[in-house]
Amino acid sequence: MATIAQARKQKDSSEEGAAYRTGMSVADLKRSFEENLLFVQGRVRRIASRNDLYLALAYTVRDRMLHRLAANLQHLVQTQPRIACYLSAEFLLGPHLGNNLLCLGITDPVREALNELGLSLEDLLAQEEEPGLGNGGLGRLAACFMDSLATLGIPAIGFGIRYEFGIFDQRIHDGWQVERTDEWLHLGNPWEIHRPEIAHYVKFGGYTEHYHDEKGQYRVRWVPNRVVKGVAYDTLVPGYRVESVNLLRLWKSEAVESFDFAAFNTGDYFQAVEEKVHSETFSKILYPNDEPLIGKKLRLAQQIFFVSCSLQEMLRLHLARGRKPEKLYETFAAQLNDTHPSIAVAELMRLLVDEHGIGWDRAWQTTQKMFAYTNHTLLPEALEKWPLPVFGALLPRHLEIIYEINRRFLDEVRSSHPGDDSLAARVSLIDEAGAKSVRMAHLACVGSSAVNGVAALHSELLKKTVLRDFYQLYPGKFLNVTNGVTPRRWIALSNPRLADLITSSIGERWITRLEDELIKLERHAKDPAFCAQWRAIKQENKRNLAALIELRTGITVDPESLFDCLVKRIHEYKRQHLQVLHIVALYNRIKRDPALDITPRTFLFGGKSAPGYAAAKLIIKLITSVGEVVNNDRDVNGRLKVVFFPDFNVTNAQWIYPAADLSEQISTAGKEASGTGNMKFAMNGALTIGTLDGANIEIREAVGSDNFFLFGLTEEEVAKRKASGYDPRQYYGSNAVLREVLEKIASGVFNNGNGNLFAPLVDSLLQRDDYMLLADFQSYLECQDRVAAAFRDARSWTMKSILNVARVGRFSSDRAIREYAEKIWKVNPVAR
Ligand code: 26W
Repeated sequence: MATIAQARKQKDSSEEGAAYRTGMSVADLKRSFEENLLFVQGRVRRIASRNDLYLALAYTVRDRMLHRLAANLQHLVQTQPRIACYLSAEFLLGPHLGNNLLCLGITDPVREALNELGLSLEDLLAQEEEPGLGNGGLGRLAACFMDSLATLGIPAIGFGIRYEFGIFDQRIHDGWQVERTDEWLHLGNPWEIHRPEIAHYVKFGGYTEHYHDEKGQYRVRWVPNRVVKGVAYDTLVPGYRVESVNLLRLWKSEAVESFDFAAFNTGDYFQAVEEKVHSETFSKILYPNDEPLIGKKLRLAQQIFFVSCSLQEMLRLHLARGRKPEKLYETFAAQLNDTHPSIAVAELMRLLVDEHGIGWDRAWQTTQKMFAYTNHTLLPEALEKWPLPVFGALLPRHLEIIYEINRRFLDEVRSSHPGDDSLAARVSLIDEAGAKSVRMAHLACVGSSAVNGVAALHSELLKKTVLRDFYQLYPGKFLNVTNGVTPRRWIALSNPRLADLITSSIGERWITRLEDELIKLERHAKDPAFCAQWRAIKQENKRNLAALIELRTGITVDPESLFDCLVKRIHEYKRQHLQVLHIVALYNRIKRDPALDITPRTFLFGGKSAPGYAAAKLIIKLITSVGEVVNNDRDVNGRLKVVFFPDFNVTNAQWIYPAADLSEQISTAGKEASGTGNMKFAMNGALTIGTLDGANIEIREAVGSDNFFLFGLTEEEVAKRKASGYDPRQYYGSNAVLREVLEKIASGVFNNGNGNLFAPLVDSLLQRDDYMLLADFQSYLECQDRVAAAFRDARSWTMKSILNVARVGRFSSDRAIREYAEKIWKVNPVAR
């Protein structure tokens, strides 16, 4: 029997022996890779596929995060800090491998190890399917926030849904968007850990029973007609060059009983699996809409599904600390990422009152202390309202609870604002007008201790418009936290050459202290050698993107031309079609005078349209149709190229932002809550042409008005024009250039003579023009001419580009997360 000493020696030697499993040296990495290929993938090199090799590498990297996770969890159990929870229906993570290598600081040794094995890191990086568990801004912001939480060492858990199918893959066929199912899991996902023992049950439908329990206490029992199991899948979120690793816990829905043997015995095979099939639908697919509301029952079911699993899990972890359920807010601060998880307010009340027997008032205090709500849009059509019949049928108990919350809330309102019945009706959680519905934004406001917008203008407009009455009732709840983006993925990973130049000029602290450090670049803006390096890097990024454009679209673009980029979800308020009006105006100029000396430009568009959003899909067709003509026009002779880059996602975005000269942020003032692409472009040295909307305003303040191309009506001017009756025809009548542009589009020139196709678009501009394109057209055109002139002066353009990067440090998501942590969550980094 080995003695303790021998056993310890053996353990140390095995630990000593196993150290290579988390070693960071080329030798350790090589050994781990080969072992994972054999012992995890069960493959020898000779027959290993590229996916086998990719998975072996992924496990090798994952091993070097797992032991950190274990240490973190242990530390959390010992120190019991308050934990931030980010509840979001979307997490647009992007590919893991490159980012994890960067955060662990092992990109070079891994590249070396693979080289020695005759393999290319780039080759394996390209093998990864990106997890597209989000639509756009809101989902990507959640991912950037998770990166910053880990890098700042703040204990946090992201809670969401493990969609089997994420955002669709976009193909362009004959100029039209075509959606393809996103089978991101079909080759396996090495970055998640299946936690079958971490599971919770979620009820749906049925009815409630009201009774008094043995202690005579009034209780409610919910008798559901369906119960589904939610099972956890954990994805590790590493911090940058720190020990901390946080968790992203995503829920998959499964049947409680995945096979009905009794049905099978009676030969009813479909019945036998019906339960399984139905139960899995709750986490089957991401709704591909970002803004227009869908009001589909399954969407509400998805929301209660992940919210209920997450709150039950929070209670489990909290009670494991030996705490009382009503003290849940001592362990967790929960952020509601828009209204999509706002059912959480009613669900926590149900869990505390019905399941834990806590008194209503006590439970309500706990709930309000737990939650904070972030609003990401002012568009009325995006504010979630659930018709009572749908809501009541699916969530009968929650509706009762919401009625009770509302009764008490309106009593409060009436007593604080006696006689102001219209106020009560306006703020009620139930919209009594027409088809009665539950106003989820109102539930979120009443049930939260803080409400924030995502940029200064947006937060002001929230207080002046959609949430004006709540601001009047609870002014202290309202604050602004301007969005941010992670400099790890959006500079260091996607633009390594620029990152190296910055590090060689100001040191490497900038990557985690962007706000304090990046500004040091200013002093290099006038240094010709530095400027030359800066330009060379942009040129190389542009050449790489030009090659990718050729590969994906067959269109050849000139890397010396001005790369003018507009990439974001397609939406009328984002005004991709305003850029098209500009392009057609330029085209008309050339057709009028082919010898015209214009600044060669490559117009790069990218973005998905919600499948059911016809106007947005027509805008894509307009872009590709105009491109077809302009790109092949002899008079233009390649001086203008129009490209629609298909399948805009995180992977492709990482190629586009570093290669851009001009960032298009041209939404109607007052419509874009913040924007985050604007920040990514500026951080990669692109100059912005934009309106005073969302975070554009703060970017312009940061970089200086000389380094920003401003145009268009302000939010106030837009509101005034609308209020005084805006007639787009006026602009059509008084602006010949605009008239010629719209007539050309309506003529069918861009569509083989068939003018009807774009008629709906031209008509909507002439009749309503809801987003005031015609009003901003002239100002935009003149601004674009200023851009064209400025680009010709390479030296001053480069200086402006450097100053842009130097001055946008505040748009790091680290700064935003520090604000959430200090102003809302009251959580602190945990020292290791
Ligand atoms: C109900 C369907 C639906 C789905 C998603 C409605 C609304 C949404 C999101 C709120 C839309 C969204 O992504 N909003 C964007 O959020 C970003 C992060 O805060 C902002 O930067 C963008 O301005 C905002 O449009």
